[in-house]
Formats: sequence, structure tokens, C-alpha cells
Amino acid sequence: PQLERELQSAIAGNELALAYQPIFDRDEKLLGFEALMRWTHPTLGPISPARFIPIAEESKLIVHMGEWALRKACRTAADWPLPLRIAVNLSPIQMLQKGLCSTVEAALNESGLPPEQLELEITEGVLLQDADAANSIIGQLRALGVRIVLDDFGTGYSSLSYLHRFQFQKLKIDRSFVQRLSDDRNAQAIVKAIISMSRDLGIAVTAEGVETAEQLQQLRLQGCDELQGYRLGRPLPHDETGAFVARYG
Ligand code: G
Ligand code: G
Ligand code: NA
Ligand code: MN
Repeated sequence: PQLERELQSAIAGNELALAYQPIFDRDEKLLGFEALMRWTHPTLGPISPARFIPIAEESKLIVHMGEWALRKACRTAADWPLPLRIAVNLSPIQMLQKGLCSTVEAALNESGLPPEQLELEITEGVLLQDADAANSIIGQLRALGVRIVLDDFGTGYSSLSYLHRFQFQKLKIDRSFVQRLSDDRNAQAIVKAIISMSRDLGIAVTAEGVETAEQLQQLRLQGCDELQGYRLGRPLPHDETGAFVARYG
């Protein structure tokens, strides 16, 4: 309750920020960034998203925070000197909130960011919660021209049937599989199967949480389209993204 109250004033108090983690293709060409929310409390210092996102979701503050993040991320990406993509996370609550499409449309219009440069990352929770509503929202968002990405794939209950039932353009292999790649044959088999199935379905695949050269090499060999993780780049503060784009883009 304490943190919840303080989170309420965090946006107005300029305590929220976005960090930007680079995403590369197999040849290490920069494709874009994922926007990740950060909260620096005035006295407690940085508070991990693992702690404040759940509070924000329970209190529905995430709707307001998520809208702020979306607009901020679009404005940032529109200013980069190259047409790179920006991926923004949507919480299930935000996803099912009335007005999401107009919020997305407004963020695109006011920033001037072309819709094809915006990716929205959703998690499977929302698909389980209300599949029909989620499907209709995905359709509306796609009609705006943005891409829909299924995040954290392979965890939870995600079933293969989701992939043709809902119209994702990309899925992200959860980092728990990526991290087990070097010593776990089951993880290797799962990652290989996800990549090959995605290829057959015409869906792009990103591996997240790539931390070692060995993981990177395996994922490349298996034909994973996009790569993200500490090995390739840590989340950067807003003010460093411009120079990063100029240097690596
Ligand atoms: O940033 P970090 O690596 O610690 O992220 C922790 C968790 O918080 C991840 O599950 C991530 O998806 C989530 N997260 C980070 N930024 C956002 C955001 O802007 N919106 C939502 N809904 N979740 C976010
Ligand atoms: O849930 P989501 O996939 O959006 O989570 C992204 C989170 O993963 C962020 O908190 C980000 O800081 C974190 N992250 C990004 N790259 C790596 C990595 O290579 N290793 C680990 N352990 N976490 C990472
Ligand atoms: Na994500
Ligand atoms: Mn993820």
C-alpha cells in the first residue's frame, strides 16, 4: 500500500523512465530496441520492475503508466536518425482496457512514428483470460499497422495452437530456455522446435536473455531471426540511445 501510494505520484514526479535494450539480427545488425520501465524512488533509489509492475497491475496504475511509456517510447524512436523499431510491453490489464487502440493511434500520430516501427509485446495471460476479446483487440491493433509479439513464449501454458489462433507476427523465446542452451539437451530441443515451427508458420522469432557467446552461436546456427540480451547489449538510458544508433545502426 505504501509503494502503491508512492507509485501514484511517480509519473507526475518524473520518477519513471524508460531504458532501451537493443535487438539485433543474426548478423548483428541493429534492428531496434525494447523499452523497459524503470522507477527511481526519491529516497529508496531504483526499484525493480519485478517489484513495482505487479503493484501497478493490481492497482490498475499500469494503465496510466503504460500509456505514458507508449507515448514516450514512440517519441524517442521517432527521433532516431534511422527507422528502427521500438518494442513496448503491454500488460494484460492494459490490453483489455477500453481505448487501447485510440491510445496507440494517438501515440503514433503525435510522434509521427510510422506504425510498422512499433511492436507491442503481449504475454499469454491475456489470451487465457479472455481469448475472444484479446483476438479482436489484436485484429484492431494490426489494422493500425503495428506488429504484435508474443513475449515469454514457452513459459506458462502457452500452447502451439495460440500461434495460428491469434495473429502474432513474432514470438520471443523466454530467456529461461536460452539460458539452459549450453547444458540442457531438452532446452536445446525446445528452442530448435520453436524456431523451426515459427519458420513454417511464417512468424519471426527473437531469443531474449542471450548472455554467452555459446548461446549466441547456437541461436545463430539454428536460424533464430533476432537476438537480445546482455551479451549483445544492456538496457541503455534514454540519452544514450541516439549515439548508440549513430554508432551501430
Ligand atoms: O526491466 P526488467 O528487465 O527488470 O523487466 C522486468 C519485468 O517488467 C519484465 O517482465 C518486463 O516485461 C516488465 N516490464 C518492463 N517494462 C514494462 C512496461 O513498460 N510495461 C509492462 N507491462 N511491463 C514491463
Ligand atoms: O518480461 P520481459 O521479457 O519483457 O523481460 C525483459 C527483462 O529481461 C528486463 O528486465 C531486462 O532487463 C531483462 N534482461 C534483458 N537481457 C537479459 C539477459 O541477458 N539476462 C537476464 N538475466 N535478463 C535480461
Ligand atoms: Na518484453
Ligand atoms: Mn520476455
